[in-house]
This record gives sequence, structure tokens and C-alpha cells, in this order.
Amino acid sequence: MVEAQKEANYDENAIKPYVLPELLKLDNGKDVKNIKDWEQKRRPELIQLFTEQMFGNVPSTVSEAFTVEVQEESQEAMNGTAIRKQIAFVFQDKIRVNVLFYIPKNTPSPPLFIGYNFKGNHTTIADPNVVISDTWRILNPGQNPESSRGDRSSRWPLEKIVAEGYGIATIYYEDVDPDKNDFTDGLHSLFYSENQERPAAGQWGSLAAWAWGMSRVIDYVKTDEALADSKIIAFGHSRLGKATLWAGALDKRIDLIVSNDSGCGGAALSRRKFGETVSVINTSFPHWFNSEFKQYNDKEEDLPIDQHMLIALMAPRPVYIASAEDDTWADPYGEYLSGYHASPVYELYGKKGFKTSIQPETNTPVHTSIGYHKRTGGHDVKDYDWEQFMKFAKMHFNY
Ligand code: GTR
Repeated sequence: MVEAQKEANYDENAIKPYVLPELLKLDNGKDVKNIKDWEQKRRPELIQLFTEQMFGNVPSTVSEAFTVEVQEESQEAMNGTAIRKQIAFVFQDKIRVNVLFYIPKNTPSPPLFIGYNFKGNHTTIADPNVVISDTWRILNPGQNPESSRGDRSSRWPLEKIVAEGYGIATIYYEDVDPDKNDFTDGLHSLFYSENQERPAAGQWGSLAAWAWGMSRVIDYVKTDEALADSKIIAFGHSRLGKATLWAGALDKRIDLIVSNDSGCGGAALSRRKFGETVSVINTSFPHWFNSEFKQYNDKEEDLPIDQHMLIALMAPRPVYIASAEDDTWADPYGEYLSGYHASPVYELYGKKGFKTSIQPETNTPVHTSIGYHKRTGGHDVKDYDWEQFMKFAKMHFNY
């Protein structure tokens, strides 16, 4: 990995000319002229292409039931300003996925951020009541979870988010699918036919499973009286930003989508081959995408899609693309360009996207129907990022 990062191209002038696949042209060559063409024809074509060529399809057996348990609830979280609620999805009595909510008190239907975390719900806040996940214990044998409580709180300014009037739900992503090239555990394992140990050709990889998991959280939210009418903001950083974009494409109950430093396979245009490339990502993380995506290793120009199309699938809902100046591996300019090239779909809806292909200066956010900023610093989630996401959400929800 370190080697691949050293060898990658970071020179804007070394990018070979490329032609992006056309967003507003149907497979049969006809132009997409209006919202109806987009929604009824082009959008479904693109969903199908991303499913078949990249993220993989979800097995049909996946509709199998799961149960929801309320594990814990307190009206006195965050010094009495918030309700803490912890629920668990239990899949076939084998897998528990814990969801941690903080909901501002006395705020009817607050907009709700839903986002995966990398290291366990208990790392997002130093709250001794946060349940430690079973999967976390399995993946971290012999480690005392108490020593990591709150140690990721710099990425999760939960008190500030709640103080601004937002609810937040977070889930440990490895509860849904442990992040390794092994499909014997995690959600995939529940939907195999006999003797199957891996997803079949074309079936879902880990990113699609994480996206699917996010939609199950929304299923629950819609049944919770306090949140059923809340606007839903899906948030994800890096690989979880990729999963969040895919969730946003598939699930229109998500009202606003935030991708932070999502890079290759997320917001960054693949054809630029700047920083991480398709071949590198498929080699380092063969389990993220489906088997079909491997055929585009070093052949990005053969892809029938590129990532501006993924951004366009959010339209007309607001989408935020955040980059970081030193995160060249994720190709900040390629992330901006996806927003720029997705803009014509927003314009079909009479909404504003980006008018120029020139990337905004560092720490100079642009907030239209598409939001973008490149902040100072590296691959991370900072208060600055959250401040922009909340400002953007306020603007769109008149909140
Ligand atoms: C990197 C990977 C990126 C990005 C990142 C992360 O190693 O190459 O695509 O997803 O991990 O998730 O932090």
C-alpha cells in the first residue's frame, strides 16, 4: 500500500486526456432532455451499470427478517440535553449491529445524521454507557475496550452536533461486515446458498453491504416516532464515504448525502488516475467491489460509468463533497470535478450545481445544490468539515 502510494501519479500535467461517458445520453444514443427521461430511463440505466460493474447486486434472499431490540435508553445524556438510544439489529440470531443515537431534547423531528464509524461506537464519545459491540470484541481479542472509549471523538463532535439541533446515529461498520477479504462472516454469510463461501460473480462486495446496512437503519428510523419525520443526512468518510454515496444512490429516503474524502470509487473521477487507481484499490481491497469491477484494472477508459454519474444519482437532493488539501491519494480535484460534471442533472431540475471546472481555493466552501470544500490538512474528519455540513444542511432544510 505504502509502495502504491509512492508510485501513484500526483502530477496534474501527467494526466492523459480522457473522455467521460455521457451523463445525459441514453444507452441507445438518444439525448436525455427532461426530468422524465432522467428519472424513468437514464437513472435506472446508471443504477444498473453501477450495480453490475462495480458495487454488485444484493442477493434476493436478503429480504430475510431481522429483529430490532432496544438495548438502552436514557433521557439524561449529554448533561440532560440529549436522549441516548441504543438499538441492535439482530440477524438470524447470529449478527448484532448496534446503532447509537443521540437526539436533542425538545426538538421535534430533528434532522438526523446517520454515519458509520471505523473503530466502534464507544470510540466516538467518552460515554461509559455506550455498548461495546460483539464484533469489536471478536476483532480485538484481549483488548480492553475501556481504553479506547472516546478516542475517535475528534472525528465525532457529537455534543456540538446535538447542540446545533441535529440528531446523530452511528454504527460500527465492521458490525455489518468485517473489513477483510473473507466473506465467511458479516452479513454476506447469512445469504448464501448451500456450500457458498463468497458472493457469486457480480454479487455485492463489502461496500454494497455497508450501504445496505445504512438503509436498514433508515427502516428503523421511519418507525421511531421521534424521528420518523426527520430529514435524513447520510454521512461517510473515506471508504465509508464511498459506501454512503452508494447508499444515497439507491435509497431516496436519504435527503442529503455527505461524502468526506471518499476518493477512488467514491467522488473522485476514475479516469484521471490521480492518486489511488482502480487497479490499486482492487488489489489492496479486493473485497470492496464486486468481481466485475476487476476487469477495469488499468482500463479505466473502458468503464461505462465514471464517478460524476454516481454524484448525479443524488439529484435533485443536495450532496456535499468534502476534500482535504493534503489528501492527494483521494484526488481532491477529481472529487470537485465529479460535482462539476454532475451539475447538468441538477440543472434539469432547475437547481444550481457548479458553473466552473476551476476548483475553489482551500478553505473556501461553495454551497449550491452541490457543496464542496477543500480544507487545510490531511485525510481526516475535522470540526471544520462538520461545521460546513451543518451549514449546508441548514441552508437546504431552512432549519
Ligand atoms: C485507503 C484507501 C482509500 C480510502 C482509505 C480509508 O487505504 O486506499 O480508498 O478508502 O483507505 O478508508 O481510510
